[in-house]
Amino acid sequence: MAFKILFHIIVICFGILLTPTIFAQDSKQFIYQGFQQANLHIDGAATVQSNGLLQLTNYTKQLTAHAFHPQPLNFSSSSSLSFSTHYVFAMYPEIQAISGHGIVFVLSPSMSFPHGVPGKFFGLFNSSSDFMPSDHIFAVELDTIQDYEFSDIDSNHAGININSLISNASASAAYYSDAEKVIKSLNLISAKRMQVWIDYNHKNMLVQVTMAPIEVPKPSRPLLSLHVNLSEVLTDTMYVGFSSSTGSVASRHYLLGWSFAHGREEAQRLDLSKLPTLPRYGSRGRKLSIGSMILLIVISVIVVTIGIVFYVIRRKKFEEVMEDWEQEYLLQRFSFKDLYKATKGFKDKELLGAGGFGKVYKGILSSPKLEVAVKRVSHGSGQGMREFVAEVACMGRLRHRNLVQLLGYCRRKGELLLVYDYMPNGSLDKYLYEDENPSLSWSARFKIIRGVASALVYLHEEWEQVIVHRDVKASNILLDADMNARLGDFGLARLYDHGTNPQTTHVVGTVGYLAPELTRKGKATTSTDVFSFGVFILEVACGRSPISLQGPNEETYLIDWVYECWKKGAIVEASDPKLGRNYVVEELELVLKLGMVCCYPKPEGRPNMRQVMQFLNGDNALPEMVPFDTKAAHTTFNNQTLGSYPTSSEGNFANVSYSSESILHVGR
Ligand SMILES: *[C@@H]1O[C@H](CO)[C@@H](O)[C@H](O)[C@H]1NC(C)=O
Ligand SMILES: *[C@@H]1O[C@H](CO)[C@@H](O)[C@H](O)[C@H]1NC(C)=O
Ligand SMILES: *[C@@H]1O[C@H](CO)[C@@H](O)[C@H](O)[C@H]1NC(C)=O
Ligand SMILES: *[C@@H]1O[C@H](CO)[C@@H](O)[C@H](O)[C@H]1NC(C)=O
Ligand SMILES: *[C@H]1O[C@@H](CO)[C@H](O)[C@@H](O)[C@@H]1NC(C)=O
Repeated sequence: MAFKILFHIIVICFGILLTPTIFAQDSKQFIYQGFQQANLHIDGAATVQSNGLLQLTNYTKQLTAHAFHPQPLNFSSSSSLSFSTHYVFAMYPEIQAISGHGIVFVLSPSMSFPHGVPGKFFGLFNSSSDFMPSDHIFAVELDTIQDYEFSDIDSNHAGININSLISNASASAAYYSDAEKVIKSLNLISAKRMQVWIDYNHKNMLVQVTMAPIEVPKPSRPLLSLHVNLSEVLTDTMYVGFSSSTGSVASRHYLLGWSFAHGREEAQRLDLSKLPTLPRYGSRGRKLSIGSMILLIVISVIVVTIGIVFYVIRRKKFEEVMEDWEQEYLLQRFSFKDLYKATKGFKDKELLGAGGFGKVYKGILSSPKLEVAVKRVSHGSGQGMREFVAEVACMGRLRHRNLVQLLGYCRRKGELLLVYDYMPNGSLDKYLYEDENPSLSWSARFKIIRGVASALVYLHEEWEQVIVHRDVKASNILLDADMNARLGDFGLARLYDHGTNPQTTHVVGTVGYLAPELTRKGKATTSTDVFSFGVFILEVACGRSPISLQGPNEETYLIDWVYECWKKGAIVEASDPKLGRNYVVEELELVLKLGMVCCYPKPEGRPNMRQVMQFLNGDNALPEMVPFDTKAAHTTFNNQTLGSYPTSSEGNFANVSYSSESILHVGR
């Protein structure tokens, strides 16, 4: 029992193994689903590939190829003249639109064609053997070249040929769609699999050729029909097979499967699922001519060159300078590319302002999403860069609610980019002088003054090192969303120094805010900051710039103007007319007097920022003072005598001056 089952299994397995390539079981019919075991008689360019695909021709020009069923067929009795065949082919043209030459199904008394010429002769005939009834050749051609010599109808046709290349019947490749009841054309060189059926019924003396795409079953209507008495053509023994050729244009011609029946029976249907697969059709594997190869190389060289140039330009565009020592500083470094993107390529539209040190752009960083102000500062040689980065790093560590926060930096050749918090309300000077902005109320101004004072106390005294701002002025005071004052641009004066000859003493700051000793000695101290702060608070209270022009060549100093009012005993008259009477008299008076005191010509006579803060907070009363001659406070080099400021030697502010150098001076 078990043996019997085993036997059945073996038989079934054998059946499965053999079905893909069943070959001639008897002389009457055969079927090849792939050609591995077909044992065909092949010559010329024809090869059977490992997967069973029969490749007749390749992309070499002027090839011939033949593949024949090796056993002859017995056509001696009239009853066996009928035959039927079914095959699947594909044509892969070398150039997509044109191809050469075609595939021919052949019945011939011989299977060798030593005189067969390639090209239009399909490897079957030559110019003298054509039209010879002695050839005894029945053929069905699939022709992709139109030869006028042979009266071809077009370059995409099927034809029935008897002993000749001139077809007895031909038609453009097409099939009848039973589903749609229309004739649909086929493109032979579409690299798609197509089916052909050829049937000869000797009783009716009718040859029929039918075509269809691979997925369509045999159409009910043939493409070609020809009445012919083949007993005059066929000899007793005939070989059946295919002939193919390439001409001056090449094509790969493939056969995937073939079934043939001799006699009255119809050829067995091919099982399309068992056919070998075709290679991918495309440029791959296509042999290039030397010309096109050179062209391809030239094109690739050009493309690569353009690519490199583009890359270099891009590299250059986003190039940064980064040195090892920079990693010591715990300040965030931004990539120039990110800043470039954030500011939309530093477009003028994003420009927030342009100051002495460079232009400031608004930017939006993508991750984290953050509004920033990017300051582009150009500087000279790399000299002093290290010190400056140290200082920038130091600035990055400063934290005070009245300082504009430095977030990070980026360094490029000859350029430094500083990234700050974005201040939505811009700089204070715009509110003081530009009519389109709303005038600031007294309380807002007082809050700003105290905020700036607080920031300066922090820089001068509360930070681990003394930092001199050097450029306190209305345009360096920025306003955040809540209209809080934020002191900006601190320490930048040093960069200016680094960029210039270190031998020369360069006065940094803004005319009108410069303490007289600064212009003489060129040395910035906390006292010179106090002087600038004094001018600044007068500016805020009076709504006037430190030096204004009244008439041609006549400069009016703000200090003089306040001094005049003070001398008259009506210092509040110096206040900004835009305030009207909406101010707290005591506060206004305090600010104006404090401003004057801070502008005292001799540094020893000025308070320090902590004292200034105490006066502003009302923790200490500002001592009564008499006005002093303000001429000496002008930023000129004249030597005018100082007024009778009572406390200059013994008094209140005697030992307030910081002569110490700030961190920002180290390295000079
Ligand atoms: C094509 O076939 C011929 C003949 O077999 C051979 O000599 C030639 O090298 C082949 N060409 C290609 C491109 O495979
Ligand atoms: C061909 O078939 C005929 C009749 O069917 C037979 O008499 C003849 O011997 C066969 N010839 C060959 C070569 O097999
Ligand atoms: C053409 O083919 C025939 C045989 O088919 C041969 O005898 C003849 O020599 C060939 N002619 C040329 C020019 O090759
Ligand atoms: C076909 O041709 C053969 C041989 O010439 C001849 O014997 C036969 O009578 C022809 N048949 C018809 C129907 O004409
Ligand atoms: C095709 O058929 C053969 C046999 O019937 C004739 O001998 C040829 O003359 C004919 N050729 C054409 C072009 O019709």
